[in-house]
Amino acid sequence: MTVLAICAIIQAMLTIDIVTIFPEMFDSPFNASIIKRAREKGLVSIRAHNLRDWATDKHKTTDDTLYGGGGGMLMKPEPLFAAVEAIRGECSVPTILLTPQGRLFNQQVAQELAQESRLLFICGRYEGVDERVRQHLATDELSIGDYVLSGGEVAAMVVVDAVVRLLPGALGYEHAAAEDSHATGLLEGPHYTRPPKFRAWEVPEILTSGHHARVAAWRRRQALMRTLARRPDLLARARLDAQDRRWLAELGYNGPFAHGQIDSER
Ligand code: JCQ
Repeated sequence: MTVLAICAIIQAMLTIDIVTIFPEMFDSPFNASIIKRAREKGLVSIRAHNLRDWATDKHKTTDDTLYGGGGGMLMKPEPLFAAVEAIRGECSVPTILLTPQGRLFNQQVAQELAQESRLLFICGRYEGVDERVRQHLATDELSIGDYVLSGGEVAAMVVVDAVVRLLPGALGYEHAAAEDSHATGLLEGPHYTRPPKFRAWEVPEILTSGHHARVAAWRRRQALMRTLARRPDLLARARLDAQDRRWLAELGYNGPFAHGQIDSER
């Protein structure tokens, strides 16, 4: 048996639980494409739970008015604590509240979450959740960006998608995740497919030349140029070798650079 086949067998499943008042929102996005295939392969199990199942009154109330006035509604603590504690059981499970006030989600956070065996997401609605949920139930608060959504559900979908595609075996092309923008620390340069000429626009000659080393150098240079033009902030943290730095210097960028090992893997 190959090493790859053995790793595939011992690969533990990631279990994701989501607490929401709209579990049906997750049906379509988690039953298509990469996530669907990862579930079918047994790489991940995803369950969206209806918070109302843990509401105790006859109207299944999950929200209430703000103390101190001012209007607006907040998620009540009791159903959220009951739901999360029931789903956790005796296990300690990273419990993530999606909120504009959380730490900013990025590829590095996705890689960290992909190492866990379980994740639990709390999706808030209305003006948010009672402060006791943040302080005594959530173990982490994540934001997917500086804007306000109508609830945490779409943010949870973003995080789950970014995490699941990192699980070994989730992508058809195994190296794809490692070569992504943000995994390399640089934006990707331009990509082309057939035809070689579409309308007036030709594919750069280097790509059809068959010179693999020159193609690799061209791609790297394009990635550096695009990153410098669009996201120069990323260059300060990217892993760059001496050649990269020479190219960037030609383009007028002379730092700052991340220190540490000069990358010899490339
Ligand atoms: C997540 N970026 C924006 C909205 C309050 C828990 O409290 C609240 C949650 C939300 C939903 O999440 C977002 C969000 N990342 O809006 C208001």
